[in-house]
Amino acid sequence: MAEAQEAVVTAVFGPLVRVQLGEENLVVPFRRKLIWHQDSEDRRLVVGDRVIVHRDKGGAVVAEVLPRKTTLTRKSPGEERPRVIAANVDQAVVVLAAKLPEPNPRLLDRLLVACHHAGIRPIVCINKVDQGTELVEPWLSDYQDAGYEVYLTSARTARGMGNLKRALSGKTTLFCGPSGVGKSALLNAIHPGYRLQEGSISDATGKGRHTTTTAQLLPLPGGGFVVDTPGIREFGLWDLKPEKLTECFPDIASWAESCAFSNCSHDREPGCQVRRAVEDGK
Ligand SMILES: Nc1nc2c(ncn2[C@@H]2O[C@H](COP(=O)(O)OP(=O)(O)OP(=O)(O)O)[C@@H](O)[C@H]2O)c(=O)[nH]1
Ligand SMILES: [Mg+2]
Ligand SMILES: [Zn+2]
Repeated sequence: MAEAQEAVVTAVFGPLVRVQLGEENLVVPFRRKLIWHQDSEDRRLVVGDRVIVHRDKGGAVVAEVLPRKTTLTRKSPGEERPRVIAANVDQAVVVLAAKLPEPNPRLLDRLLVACHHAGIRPIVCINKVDQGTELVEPWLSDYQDAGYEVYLTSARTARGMGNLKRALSGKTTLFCGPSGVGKSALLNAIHPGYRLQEGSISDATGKGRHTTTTAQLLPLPGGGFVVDTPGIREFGLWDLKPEKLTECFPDIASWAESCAFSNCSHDREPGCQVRRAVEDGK
């Protein structure tokens, strides 16, 4: 008789997945005909998936996938369909470096929109503040004013690490952002036992070297999980209706509530409070 046990996927390596089952870590195959308990846009197992593992004397195999509470999805240029990065994540720390690689607030916006769209709480982290914060100062307070939680950290000097660590406790938190910003370094600073590989920044391009190559879910001492992810090169949004977009910018959304038309596109409609706020310099 096979025994069925619930487990969480912590890494995916082609035909095999690593799962945490109670205190145990197992690397197991999955059935070709997995039972999905929910319709999914992308039927590939990802880190964070809750699964049912069937176990008997012959070994263990993933047989079923439980419904996903959240999915964070991206579409790469050249890929036809969006791809789920991780499942069942509560919040995401979007990491940029203060100076190198050069921080790009438009990329930050796209990642924040993706989080809002997915129902995942976004947190902003500017790492490597030991290298100076001149580049982010002109725009960072806009994000704080819009209501985002913003952490200034240095994995090197440990500045800000206590606050960031507290924000993770008991939650499943995905770390994302470009290569070389220090996602793995931050996680190593939070828990040295992770021993995640850290890369360097290329002198020629000022960019990271894509050191982390697969997403990994890691248990946090004291409860919760973190997900280390590979650096993103580009981040495309898709399937986002224009009227939904307003909701993904909390600062704009608060003005939009008072627009004369509930379906206002904030373009030419009379009584638009978003345009008015812009005109008033707010
Ligand atoms: N000065 C400084 N350097 C840092 C800091 N955090 C990380 N680094 C360095 O930045 C480089 C890249 O760090 P990683 O942790 O590999 O970056 P990553 O975001 O995980 O990159 P990918 O895995 O490629 O996506 C390494 O050389 C780190 O030592 C920091 O706070 N200050
Ligand atoms: Mg990394
Ligand atoms: Zn409007």
